[in-house]
Amino acid sequence: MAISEQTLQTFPADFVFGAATASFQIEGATTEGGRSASIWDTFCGIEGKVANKDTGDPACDHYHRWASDVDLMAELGLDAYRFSVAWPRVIPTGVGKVNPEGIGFYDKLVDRLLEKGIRPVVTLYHWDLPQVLDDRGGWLNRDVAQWFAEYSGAVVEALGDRVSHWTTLNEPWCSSILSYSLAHHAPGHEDEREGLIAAHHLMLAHGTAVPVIRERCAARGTTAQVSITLNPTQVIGPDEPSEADLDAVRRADNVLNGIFFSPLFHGSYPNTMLEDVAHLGEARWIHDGDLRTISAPLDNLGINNYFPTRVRAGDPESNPTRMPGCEGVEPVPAAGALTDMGWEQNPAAHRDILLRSWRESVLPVYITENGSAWPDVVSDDGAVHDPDRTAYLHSHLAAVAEAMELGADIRGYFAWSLMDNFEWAFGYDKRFGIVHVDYDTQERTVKDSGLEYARLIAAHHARS
Ligand code: IFM
Repeated sequence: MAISEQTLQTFPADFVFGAATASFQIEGATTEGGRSASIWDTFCGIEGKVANKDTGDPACDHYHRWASDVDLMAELGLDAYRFSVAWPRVIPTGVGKVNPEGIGFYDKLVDRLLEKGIRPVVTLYHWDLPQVLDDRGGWLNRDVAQWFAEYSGAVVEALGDRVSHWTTLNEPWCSSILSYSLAHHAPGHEDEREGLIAAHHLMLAHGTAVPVIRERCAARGTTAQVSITLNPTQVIGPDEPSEADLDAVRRADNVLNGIFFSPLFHGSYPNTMLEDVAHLGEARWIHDGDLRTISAPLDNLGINNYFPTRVRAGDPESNPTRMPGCEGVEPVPAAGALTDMGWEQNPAAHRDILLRSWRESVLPVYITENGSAWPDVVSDDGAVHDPDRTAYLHSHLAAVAEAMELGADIRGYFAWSLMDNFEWAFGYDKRFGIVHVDYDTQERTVKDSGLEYARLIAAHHARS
């Protein structure tokens, strides 16, 4: 259903419409400019981990095409561009000396964005940990908090005179539970307890970096807007739930959402979650004072949301989800017409998780990612007709408007993604872009959904 003119009026004049990408997914050039290997370069080399044995090369060759890619963003009328910095480009040794060529790449990018009137929104970590740091334990080594803070300081030192919007981590759930408990992402471990340790160290790294970002920005004459991007998901149980179903919803919600909302915004872990994971051993990785560090005040919250999660009660002795503390939780198949990822399209759940995120954090919320994958092709007429993505965009923007009408303080929306890119374990098979990328020629074609997004943005600007 198309978003109505009246609904569009819900977005205030200063509402930010942007698009997002991430370094490993678009840059390519994985061995150029002094970049060292990341855990994803290693993971791509492990048989069976990434579809078609795809790698981070050439991706969208953005490392060489950044200037024309920014021109494309300007043509779309984007207010802001969310991108991530590759730690192995900036500090190839993980800690220590900054690589001038690596940081220089982002320096040029920021200048070009500002020239075009596009606000840079920088994510410091979107999953490409330097392999040299994984060799030292990666997110399982408590020292990673310091390593991350130092790296963050170096990036902010270089760009903080022009960039004020900083995000520490993208989706720490994926860098912890999905990567260390479920083995779907790099470094591909399969250990319930490790997922919890990694999650805690990610939070600690975030909280340690927050004051560093503020100080370095202040030293460069800007006031930092610091945030973190989470990927909470609305957990949906059966319509008429039993006690056991409610318990399954609670357990899943704890490990999907509460695990980050609570330490960040309430200074504690959900009590029931600690009980649910007690059989994994004492949580010795949580030290006195950690939760104070983790709950450092933020300026806004980034939310990436695509789909809800359905569960019901199962055998209390088994844990088919393999997520820590989810004994007795049975996954339920997604409902309705699914996207090419097999993900449910549920704008009401999007609205509800936005409301919850705002209530938990009491912070202005930015939707830092939302979008859908479809098997797009360039048609004979040279266009990419993607009505499903346009419908998803409309229905989810309408859900954002509803959340705002219900009181949520939402300040912006970033489409995922600016262009088709490396979709992690799915390689180049899944296309999320509002711009199509031909990986043989690197030709970009704005899809119909991209043209529609540009039209909506232009209409919004004309009204404002
Ligand atoms: O491509 C990813 C992105 O890197 C993080 N959020 C979800 C997207 C789609 O899976």
